[in-house]
Amino acid sequence: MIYKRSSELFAEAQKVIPGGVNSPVRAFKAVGGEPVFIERAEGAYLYDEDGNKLIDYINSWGPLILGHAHKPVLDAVIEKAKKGTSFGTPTEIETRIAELAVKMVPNIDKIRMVNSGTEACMSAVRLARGFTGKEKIIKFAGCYHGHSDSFLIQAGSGAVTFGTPNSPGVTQGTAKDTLLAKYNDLENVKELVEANNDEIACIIIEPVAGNMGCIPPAEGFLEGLREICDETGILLVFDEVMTGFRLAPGGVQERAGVKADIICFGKVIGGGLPVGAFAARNEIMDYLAPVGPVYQAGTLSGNPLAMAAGLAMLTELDNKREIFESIEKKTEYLHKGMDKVLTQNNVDFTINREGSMISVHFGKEPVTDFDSAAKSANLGLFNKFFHGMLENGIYIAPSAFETWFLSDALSYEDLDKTIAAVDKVTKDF
Ligand code: HOZ
Repeated sequence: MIYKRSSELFAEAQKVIPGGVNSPVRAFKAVGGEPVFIERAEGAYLYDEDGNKLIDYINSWGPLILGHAHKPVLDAVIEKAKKGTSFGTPTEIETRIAELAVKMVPNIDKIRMVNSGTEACMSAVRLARGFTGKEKIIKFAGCYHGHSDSFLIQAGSGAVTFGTPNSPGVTQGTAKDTLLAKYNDLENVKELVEANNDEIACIIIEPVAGNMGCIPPAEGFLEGLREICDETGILLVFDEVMTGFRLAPGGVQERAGVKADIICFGKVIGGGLPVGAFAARNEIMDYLAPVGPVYQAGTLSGNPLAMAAGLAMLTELDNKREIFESIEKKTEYLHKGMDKVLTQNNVDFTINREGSMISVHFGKEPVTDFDSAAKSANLGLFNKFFHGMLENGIYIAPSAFETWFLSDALSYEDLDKTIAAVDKVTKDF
């Protein structure tokens, strides 16, 4: 493939944007080479600036469940834009999308819109602290909840990709209030809770982790966290930025049958536009300003264009629930196909999957937490795999610590092409 135009654009970008990108993983530093600049996208495909067509397994890091430039979403945004782009006042559509979210997601009475998953998680933790009057939080190594200070302690994803799991700029004071637990290890959580008796506001978790590859929760793990929280008055916060409205209409809460106290959303709820949200039962949400004392605000929160995209997306997911089954079947097909060719090619691998999220790890051992994800990351092999796939027209995330997200726009022919590419690329591994 030719990437001449992408290369020129990257050179220009680096002069005026740090590293040439507005989010680090996009720079391809983890996999080497230069990023591909995308010109447009439609359905299951990205079209780059050099005219290459790529089958997309990132889908804007999760939200584009129905594929790129999905017509009902586009039409809704275009119609809305004709009426103005931002007012900083209440609008009817904010209530309509909130009503739909409250209907689809178990266990929430109210929802507050923000602009990103980072903002949602940051605000959820402030609310948890305000509500409980406690300061410490427990997060899990390898879980990424956006880039606000409290969370940049052993964050997965981009942070670990660049070898800076604890970012400079985060003060000691902030770091000391973030307690770090091991994913899928209930005993470890219990020890932390006991050692910090009565000081913990919340446990925040990606209930299916997606930022150290895809790591599903072990049986009983989420239930165990719920029990700990019930016994201690700690709030359980599910970061469903990647999983909400993707793994089931009601996200992991519905899929696993475990209720959280506060749920964070992002990406999907905006249909691919910049939206995040957090939601809970009345008692908790009424702690927020202007009703309660916990402050949180934003001019672009509930922006009409973003709400129009989100409402169109959620409406379609709500009305056509067969989409969830369809996309999961496609992911299972891909899983089985990759499993077969990787086995035939004698590659050491582990594939993790939950619903329409999947990741390939180049090691034999099970990947169940951050340590095992790091051990099996095999960066040399992953980089070879990544570039081989790209050369064959398949765009996966440029980091061994990210998850692949499927869209329902993918055809079985696309999946077969992907499996054939995996076969070709790993033949000489
Ligand atoms: N590490 C982020 C997703 N888990 C990357 C987001 C982006 O670059 O857009």
